[in-house]
Amino acid sequence: MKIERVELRELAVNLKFRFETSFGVERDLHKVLLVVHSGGLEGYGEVTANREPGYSYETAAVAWTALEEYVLPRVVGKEFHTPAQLIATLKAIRGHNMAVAALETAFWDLQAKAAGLPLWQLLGGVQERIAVGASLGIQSTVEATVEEALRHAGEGYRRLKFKIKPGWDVEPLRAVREALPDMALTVDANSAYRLTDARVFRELDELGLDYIEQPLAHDDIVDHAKLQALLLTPICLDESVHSAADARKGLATDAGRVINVKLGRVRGHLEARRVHDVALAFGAPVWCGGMLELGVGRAHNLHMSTLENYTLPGDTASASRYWGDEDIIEQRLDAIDGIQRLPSEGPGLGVTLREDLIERLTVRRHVAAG
Ligand code: OSB
Ligand code: MG
Repeated sequence: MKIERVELRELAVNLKFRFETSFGVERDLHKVLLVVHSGGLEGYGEVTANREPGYSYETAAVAWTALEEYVLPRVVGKEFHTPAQLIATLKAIRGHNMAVAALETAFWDLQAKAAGLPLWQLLGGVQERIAVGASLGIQSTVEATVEEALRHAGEGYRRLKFKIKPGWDVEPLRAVREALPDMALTVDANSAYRLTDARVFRELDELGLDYIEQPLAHDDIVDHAKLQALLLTPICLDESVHSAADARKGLATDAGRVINVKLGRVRGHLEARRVHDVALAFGAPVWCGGMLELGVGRAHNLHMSTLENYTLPGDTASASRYWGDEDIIEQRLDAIDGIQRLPSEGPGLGVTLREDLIERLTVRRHVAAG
């Protein structure tokens, strides 16, 4: 398929809730939508980066520059037969996985449309009902945390994840565990701790959490392995895994026993599937992470989550929770009783864009044509 034209749009969107993590507060986000045109078909991708570089050096603005300056000039006007061929062409670009993933995932959508198949079938998916959890930001009080937990449990989410930071960890989680004795609970530290904080994790270890997500530095698997050896609760790696090779190193050294897969962080569907396969070979479950996606990114996440080793609920919560009725696709990606269904408006990703709304949200546009 020849990549004839690629359109980028930077969208200014309003998250419906205050989302505080150990690295800061996310509120007014900028997201980049990517549309690939080929032979009368359109493929959709989303840059999952957020506005500030707290989680990753990749932000919406950095990804925009990477796409405009480095990625798109290498592919526009050229013919690609497979995602592997597309990825190979971009080999000289180190990092910028979220920028590359926006293009790579859009190319998969295009290929699935050309084949007349839903994307999940092209990816090799086996499950059409996707269990989802909710990721809850840091609240100002323990009472507010318990209230949030009860509300989301009442909405049917299959797992609740709590953001923690030094000084905000054991106390709120104990209170939630008391209020919800049987609920699947997890925590996510986004790299805010050091090995010398092991005491905190030994206390959390007594609360029966499903896993502890990325407690230590983003580039450190040595100390994660030391921490894992002290705990019964599995460690889940997020920030540390950018490739199947990273997944292998993390699992082989027992630095973690669960992997959070994010399409943007690992460069797209092809590498995400390799991460999935490595984890399966190690007997480690995976789940689909979230980056506060709009409808296009969320739909890609759901298609990815159909693979067999996605056995833990993902961060692919209801779109309306994030965007109210201001999502960029016509389809409502809302969970019912904690289960998301795949969008199926035609082949590929199965979504249609809300052109008028997208036009209103656009703050910057770029077209690369061959
Ligand atoms: O660490 O999983 C994370 C959001 C932005 C950046 C990093 C993370 C998150 C989330 C939110 O936890 C997941 C979601 O609901 O989309
Ligand atoms: Mg995380």
